[in-house]
Amino acid sequence: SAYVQDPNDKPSEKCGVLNVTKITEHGKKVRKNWTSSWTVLQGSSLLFTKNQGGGTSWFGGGQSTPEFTVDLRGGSVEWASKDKSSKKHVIEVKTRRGTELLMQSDNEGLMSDWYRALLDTISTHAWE
Ligand code: I3S
Repeated sequence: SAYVQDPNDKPSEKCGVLNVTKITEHGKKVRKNWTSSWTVLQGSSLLFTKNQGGGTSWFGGGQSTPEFTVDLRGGSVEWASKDKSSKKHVIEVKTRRGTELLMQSDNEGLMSDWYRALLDTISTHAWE
């Protein structure tokens, strides 16, 4: 995928629009709320903002702030099992702090790229 730079010249490793929902927060199950989110993988963090009309948007520059951020260090990533969602190509991310997220798109290749990127991130930053 494309290497993209933010306005402050810091590398964003991966970004794009995905369907995202939390399923667990602080170890407790929460109601699904699938939302189209602008998703950025940056260092060991995943950042999400609401997707506003599909245009390119950026964190930084004082324009928008992430709606939520997830620290991937010590977390895990796997393809979600069928009982987690009826959707296709669903990635499940679990954090050390007991947040579980589902990330999805109908584009299989796109999700394979995300899966690899998340796995790389988690293995690279696991022991920090
Ligand atoms: O795991 P669930 O509860 O079957 O998830 C579905 C629900 O969140 C549903 O909304 P409500 O039942 O709250 O109205 C969503 O519309 C579905 O998309 C959820 O399931 P999928 O399989 O799409 O993740």
